[in-house]
Amino acid sequence: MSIKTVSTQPFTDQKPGTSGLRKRVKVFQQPNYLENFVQSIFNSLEGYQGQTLVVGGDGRYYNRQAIQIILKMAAANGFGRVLVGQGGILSTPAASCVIRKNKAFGGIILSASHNPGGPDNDFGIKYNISNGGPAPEKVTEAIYSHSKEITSYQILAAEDVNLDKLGTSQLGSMQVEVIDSVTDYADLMASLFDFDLIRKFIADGKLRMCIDSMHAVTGPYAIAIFEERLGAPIGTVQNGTPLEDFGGGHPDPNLVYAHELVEILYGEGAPDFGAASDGDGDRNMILGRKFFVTPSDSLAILAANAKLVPGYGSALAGVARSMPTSQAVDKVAAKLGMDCYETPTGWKFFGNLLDAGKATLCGEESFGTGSNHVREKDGLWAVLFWLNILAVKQQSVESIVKEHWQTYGRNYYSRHDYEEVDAEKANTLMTNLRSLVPTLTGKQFGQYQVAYADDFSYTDPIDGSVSQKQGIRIGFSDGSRIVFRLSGTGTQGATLRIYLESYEPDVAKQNLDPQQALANLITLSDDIAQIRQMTGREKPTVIT
Ligand code: VG1
Ligand code: CO
Repeated sequence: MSIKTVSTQPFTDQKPGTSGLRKRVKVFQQPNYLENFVQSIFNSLEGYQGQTLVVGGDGRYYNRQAIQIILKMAAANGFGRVLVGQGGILSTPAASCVIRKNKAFGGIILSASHNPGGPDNDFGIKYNISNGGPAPEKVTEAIYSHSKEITSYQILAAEDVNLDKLGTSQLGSMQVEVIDSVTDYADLMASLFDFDLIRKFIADGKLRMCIDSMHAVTGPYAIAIFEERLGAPIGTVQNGTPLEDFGGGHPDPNLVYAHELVEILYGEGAPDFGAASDGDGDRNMILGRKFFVTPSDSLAILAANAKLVPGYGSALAGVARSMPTSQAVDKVAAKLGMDCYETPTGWKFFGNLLDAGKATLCGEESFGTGSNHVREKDGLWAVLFWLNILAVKQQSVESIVKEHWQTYGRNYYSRHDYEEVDAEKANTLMTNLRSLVPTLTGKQFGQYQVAYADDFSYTDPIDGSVSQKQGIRIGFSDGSRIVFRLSGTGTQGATLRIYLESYEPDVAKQNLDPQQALANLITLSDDIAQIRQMTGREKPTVIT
């Protein structure tokens, strides 16, 4: 088998976003497009010769083809061994787990997360470092720089590897080991949660649940964990076979896209608990019977109840949330006397805090929760955390959340997304807002007085790296907030996100519909940013 050096030309658009490089499948299928990016990853690394790389993806269209290319390029570039999930399948948290467990040099994850899949939809690729977490900005910047200068890549001329058969084979001088996609991850979960207690809780008939894998990667994991290890009835996991096009849907666990699950949990004879996860298994949505738990509340509730869960029984070191995530967890941290960190959007910013032992639990408003057990957010982990709490407290999801609000107050929260807006218009809207920011503090808008306004900038407390322009925050004197930012994961036009939050300590006023509770802030966000006028849209595409 010979190593080929192929000459190539740079592409100008290979800048990783919030979570890797995401483009239409058709873009990735252009000659040399994937190869250029993979070679740029390798060119940005040092010291990987003879080391181990982990490779896997969410099973979407082009996953298998991409993996064959990556394996041959890893062999040509001198990796010693690649661990690849069977059938090319590894959920994002499972990939993180495998990297850590095997002390791998790093990993390549193929996913565009919750974006639809199929020949006319999206594909994605990202690099994770040896701690199992997404590459920090320093690394993604280096990859981007290499991608702009690349002139050639290396690839082994070889037959495809059989990805379906477990075991080890040789690719040039590199070993390829096809591993079971689920076992390491399921074992890790069993080490963190009280599986015996949860199993008994289910067996006693005290918890009926429905888990929706949305035809995406968590199916095999969820079946192994909930049905096989925890004894939930067969059929508990629905849409549990990963499909290349996710059955034509958006594998995005929210009230809009996970409507099949929502209908079950809000229907006649609804089960006690429901959960869904996204394309690559790092997001989760938690539902009780006729009850939705916002991701920001979920993080706060996990933090407040962590002492009930074996893996987190001793004190938490601290908590962290992304800036647009509601401040519900801050209240818990203050009461329990622990540090609370506020980071930019994207899991890569939690890595240093987790590595340094400063944070134990982390979360994002975008249906992402996780802990120091891996370095990615983890959908099924969050589900198990909830099940463990339910089994200990023997209460309904709704009563746990309402008790939490009684103790800490309720942070009403909503995110309004304007998807596929003309990029130039979206950029102008943000530029206008940026120029408005210095004039806002102290201004009165109806009942609201602006307490602060800025463009969020973050200095990493561990390595001192600075990330600027992470979203416009406008905070009011009553604790409410509006945040504006542009998405870094979309593949078409721009997506404008508006995050709205208000705080309600009065128990008598905690049962409003969030859109109603936030109505004045919603109007105000349009007054300040001229959203309708600038985007030409009457209303958001998605409200979560
Ligand atoms: C979105 C979310 C962010 C999340 C990111 C990756 O990013 O807002 O919180 O970390 O997706 O999640 P953006 O830039 O589009 O707002 V996933 O599950 O898509 O890997
Ligand atoms: Co995801």
